[in-house]
Amino acid sequence: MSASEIDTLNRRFGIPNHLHFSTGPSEFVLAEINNFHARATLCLQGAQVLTFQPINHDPVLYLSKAARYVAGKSVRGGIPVCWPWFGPHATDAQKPAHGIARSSLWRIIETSALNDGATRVVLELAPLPEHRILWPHEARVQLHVSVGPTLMVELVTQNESAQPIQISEALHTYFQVSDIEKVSVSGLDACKYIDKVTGGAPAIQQQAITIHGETDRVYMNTAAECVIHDPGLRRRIHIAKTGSRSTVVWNPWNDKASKLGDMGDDGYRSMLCVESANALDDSVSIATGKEHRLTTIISVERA
Ligand code: TA6
Repeated sequence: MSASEIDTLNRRFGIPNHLHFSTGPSEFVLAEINNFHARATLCLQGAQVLTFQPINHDPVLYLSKAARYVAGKSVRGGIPVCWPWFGPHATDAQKPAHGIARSSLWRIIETSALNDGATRVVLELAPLPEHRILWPHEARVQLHVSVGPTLMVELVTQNESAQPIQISEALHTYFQVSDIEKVSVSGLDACKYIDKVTGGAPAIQQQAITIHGETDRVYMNTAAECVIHDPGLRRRIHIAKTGSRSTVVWNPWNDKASKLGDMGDDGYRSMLCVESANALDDSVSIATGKEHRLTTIISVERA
């Protein structure tokens, strides 16, 4: 985007003491939010929240030090938007993993400074011909982001087709942790999960989740709030959600992380994904003319 286009964005959607647009690495267009409560950065590609840091707290989201900013590829960290499918495409392995949204350009629809001092940004996926080839349905998808002491991210799908549509989706949130082997996640005790590390075997979670190796689990049929307990950073991160029946917990561990190529040598030790999703059997059917909202609400407290 040219400097004059950035100027136009700032004229139309910039908000003094709240929101400013700029170009980041590889000319990625960034929305930089800096208000009374918190700082955050989003990039227009993928409508991806990259950073979130409430005042007087450490960064809440993980953003890889080896992240690559490549057009058409999501950045490693923050909150990639997986839509209109989660994971590999159900029938065509040639189609991009996690759908089309996270690698496509979104446009700003609305920005506002809220009465409580938070900053709100609404983005919409800009439709492209190749999207219809990959997913031949009429749907409008927006991301509503509110940055305050709490980060609220809402993925809104409107079915504009004449028939029901089926989607799976995730707000694929990467959290910053002090050390992956020193944290635990509560909230999913006794919940059934599909273990992708053991080839999709079902299991039941016993007590809090701890991570001591590659972990890739889809917890099913749960609306539970999760908490990441991080004694190393003396904090608890709360991940509440609405419109979501799945929670995905992922850490690639060292071998998988090194194969990703954008997580560095030990980046996996500082991250944990806890994703508010609708995946596998929890995929969502949206009637014609109706909408579905998947929301994740992230807050942090000192422990
Ligand atoms: O959410 C976990 C997961 O589905 C893992 O299986 C792994 O593929 C991860 O997403 C990251 O996927 P990506 O395509 O971003 O490398």
